[in-house]
Amino acid sequence: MLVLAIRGGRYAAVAILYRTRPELEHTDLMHDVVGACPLDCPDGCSWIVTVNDDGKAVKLRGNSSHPFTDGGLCKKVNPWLEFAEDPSRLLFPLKRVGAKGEGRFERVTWTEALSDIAARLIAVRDHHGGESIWPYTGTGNVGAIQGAGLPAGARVMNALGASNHKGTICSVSGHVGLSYSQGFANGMDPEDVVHAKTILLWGANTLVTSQHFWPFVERARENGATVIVVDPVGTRTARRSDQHVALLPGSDGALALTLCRLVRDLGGVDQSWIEAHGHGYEDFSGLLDEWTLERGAEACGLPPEEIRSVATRIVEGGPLAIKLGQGMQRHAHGAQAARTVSCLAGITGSFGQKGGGLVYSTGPAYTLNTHAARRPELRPGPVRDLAMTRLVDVLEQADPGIEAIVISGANPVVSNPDSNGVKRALSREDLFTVAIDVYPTPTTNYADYVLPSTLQHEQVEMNDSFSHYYLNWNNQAVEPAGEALSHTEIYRRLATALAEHDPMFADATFQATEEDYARALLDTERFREIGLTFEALRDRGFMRLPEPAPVERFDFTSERAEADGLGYQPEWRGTKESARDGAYQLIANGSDWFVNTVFSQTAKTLGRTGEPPVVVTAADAERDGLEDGMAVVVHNDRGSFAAQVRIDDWAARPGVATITKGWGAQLVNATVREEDSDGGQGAVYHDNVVMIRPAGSPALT
Ligand SMILES: Nc1nc2c(c(=O)[nH]1)N[C@H]1C(S)=C(S)[C@@H](COP(=O)(O)OP(=O)(O)OC[C@H]3O[C@@H](n4cnc5c(=O)[nH]c(N)nc54)[C@H](O)[C@@H]3O)O[C@H]1N2
Ligand SMILES: Nc1nc2c(c(=O)[nH]1)N[C@H]1C(S)=C(S)[C@@H](COP(=O)(O)OP(=O)(O)OC[C@H]3O[C@@H](n4cnc5c(=O)[nH]c(N)nc54)[C@H](O)[C@@H]3O)O[C@H]1N2
Ligand code: SF4
Ligand SMILES: [Mo]
Repeated sequence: MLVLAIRGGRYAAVAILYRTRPELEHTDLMHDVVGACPLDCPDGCSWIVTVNDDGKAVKLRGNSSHPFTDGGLCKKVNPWLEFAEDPSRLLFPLKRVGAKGEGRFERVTWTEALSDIAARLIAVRDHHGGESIWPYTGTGNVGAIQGAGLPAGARVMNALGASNHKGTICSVSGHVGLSYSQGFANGMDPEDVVHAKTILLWGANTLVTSQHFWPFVERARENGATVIVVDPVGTRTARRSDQHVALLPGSDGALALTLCRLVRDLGGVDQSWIEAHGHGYEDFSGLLDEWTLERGAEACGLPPEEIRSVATRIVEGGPLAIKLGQGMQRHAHGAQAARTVSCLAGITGSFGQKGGGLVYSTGPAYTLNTHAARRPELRPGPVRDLAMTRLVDVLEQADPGIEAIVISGANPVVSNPDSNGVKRALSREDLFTVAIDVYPTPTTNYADYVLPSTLQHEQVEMNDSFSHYYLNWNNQAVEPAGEALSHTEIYRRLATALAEHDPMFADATFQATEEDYARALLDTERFREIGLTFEALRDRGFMRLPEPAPVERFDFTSERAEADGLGYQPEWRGTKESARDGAYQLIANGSDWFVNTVFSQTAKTLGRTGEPPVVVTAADAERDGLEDGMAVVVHNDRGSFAAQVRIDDWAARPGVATITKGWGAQLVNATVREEDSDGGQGAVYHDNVVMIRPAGSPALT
C-alpha cells in the first residue's frame, strides 16, 4: 500500500520505497522517510526513518536497497533518535552572561540573537573589513547543503567579503600527496576490491571507521584475497586481517620504497603499464637502489622477513588494491607518505587491472557545482584563505585580525591541534563568537551566541560519501526539536536581519530554498548526461554518480613536488618528533562509539563506553612503573591530559601509545602542536611525542 499521510514534498521517495520493498509496509499510521547519515564517515549511509501518526520519529534503520549501506547502520548511529532527544540538546538560542569559557548563558529569542549578530557583523565589516570575519565550519555534518560546504552561509559570508575558510582538518595532506603521483585520490572504485587478490589496508581502520567497506573486503577474501593491514596500532581491523604489519609511525614511505625495491627485484614491475602511463620510472628505480631490505627493516622497526613476505605476496598475488586511510597522513610528512605509497600501485600497474589500484577518497571523482551554490562572485573583491588547522595562529596573529568568527558544526577546542591554544585564542575579549551546534560543547562555552541547529532527520539535505559512488537525498522526517533551525534557515533569517543595515541582503539569492541549492549543486553537464537531476534524486533517495576517470598518468618523479618542497623523488623523511627513551608516539584514533566528537558528550555515550584509556605495551608500562587501570597524566611541553592506563601488547607497539580522539572531557590534542603538514596545511596529530607518568608523580607536581 502506498502511504499518503506524508508531509508535503516528502512523498515521492517514500512511494518508491514502498513499491520496491513491500515488506517495509507496516501500519496505516506509520510512514517511512528516506534520508542519509550526515556524519563525516566514509560510508555515507542511506537511512529510513519511521514516523508515527503524531509526527514522531520512532525508528531508524539502514536502507537495504542502497548497495553500500545494504541494510545496517552502525552502533554509533543506531541510537540517533535517542541522541536527538537527549536532555542536553540545545533547543533555544543562548546569549553569554558569564565569562568566556565558563558556559553561563541566558535564553534569548531568534529575533534578538540574529539582529544583534547582524549588527555586529556589519560593524566588523565597516570598521575592519569583511576579511575580519571567519565563517569557520567543521565536519559535524558533511552534507552538501547544510554541512561543511554550507552554501547558504557561503552566500551571505561572500557578500560580506568574509575570509575564505579552508577545511584542512581531515584529509588534505593525502590529497596533495596523491596529486603529485596518481593525480587524484580515487584510483579505483572501492566496490571493485572484490576482484583484488592482495588488499593493503594502509593506515585505515576499516572495521571501525568504514565498516560498510568491510563486506567487500570479505568477499574478496572468499575469492582468495589476502588482507594485509599496515598500521602501528593493533586495531580491530588488524586483528581480523591475514597479516598485520605494525610499522613505526611515520615510516610508511620507507616501507613503500622497500616494497617497491623488492617487487622490482622479484620481477613484479608492470613494464607495459609504466611505458604507457608512467613518467620518471628510471629515476625512481635509481632511488630504489638505495632501499635495501636491511635499511627498510631498520627504518620501519620491522623484521626483514615480514617486509619480504608482503612483497612476495604482491608479486605472486594478482590485482593489488590499496585502501589508503586518513590516519597515515596525519603526520608532518603525511603528503609525502601518501605520494610514496601510491608508487607501489604505480610500479605494479595495478591501476590498469580490475580490482587493482589505490583509493583514498571517492570524493574528487565528480564535482558538484559548488560555485553555483556558494556564489563566490558575490565577494566585493579577492579574499584571503584561512586554514582551520591554524585557528590559534590566525586568531592571535592574522593581519587584518579576526574580529568575528561564526563556528558551525565544529568543536575546535576538542578537535583541533593545541587545545590550550584554542581555548586561549577563543578567550579574546574583543573577539565576537557565534557557535551553531546541536549540543553544548567545550567550544560553545566560548561563544557570545549559541544557536541551536536541527539534526539531519529534521532538515533537508544532500549527502555524498568518500567511499562510494552514490549521491544520497535526505528528506526531512520530523519537525525540528524545540526552536532548532537548519543552517539554511538560520542564514535566510540572518540575511533578513542584515538587510536592515545593508539593502544588498534583501536580494532573493539569500532566501534560496534547499531545493534551489540542490538544483544549483546538480547543475553540471556530467550529471545531466547520466540523468542525475534533482527530481530523479529526490524520487529515488539515492543515485549512482558518474563513473570516475581512470588513472591515465602516473608520475614517479615530480617537478611540482620539488617546487613545493617535497623533492623531485618521493624520498622518505620520517617523523619530526621521535620517541626517545621513555617517550611515546601518541596516536589518537577514531572511537568505536562516536564519530569525531559527535555524541561523545552525552551521558548515554559515557554510560556505554566509559572514558577512553591510553593503551601501552607491558614492557613500556613496566619501565615507567605503570599498571593496568592506573590513573596517569599524559604530557609534553605543550599540554597534558588525564587518562587510565590499559596494558595490551597486541594493541600497542613499544614506543607507541594509543587512545581515541574526540572525548571532550579529555583533551588529547592539548599535547598536539599546531603546525602545517608538508601538503595543504594538514594537521600533524600523530607526529606527537608524549610522556606518561602516574598521576600525582613528583615530576609533575
Ligand atoms: N588527535 C586527533 N584529533 C583529530 C583527529 C585525529 O585523528 N586525531 N581527526 C581529525 C578529523 S579527521 C576531523 S574530520 C576533525 C573533526 O573535527 P570537527 O570539525 O570539530 O567535527 P566533529 O567533531 O565531527 O563535529 C563538530 C560539532 O558538530 C556538531 N554537529 C553535529 N551535527 C551537527 C549539525 O547538523 N549541525 C551543526 N551545526 N552541528 C552539528 C557536533 O555536536 C560537534 O560539536 O577532528 C580532527 N581531530
Ligand atoms: N567509529 C568512527 N568512525 C569514524 C570516525 C570516528 O571518529 N569514529 N571518524 C571519521 C573521520 S572524520 C575520518 S577522517 C575517517 C578516518 O578513518 P581512517 O582512514 O581509518 O583513519 P584513522 O582512524 O584516523 O586512522 C587509521 C589508522 O591509521 C593508523 N596510523 C596512525 N599513524 C600511522 C602511520 O604513521 N602509518 C600508518 N600506516 N598508519 C598510521 C592509526 O593507528 C589508525 O588505526 O573515519 C571516519 N569514521
Ligand atoms: S556513521 Fe558511517 S557507518 Fe554509521 S550510519 Fe553514518 S555513514 Fe553509516
Ligand atoms: Mo575526518
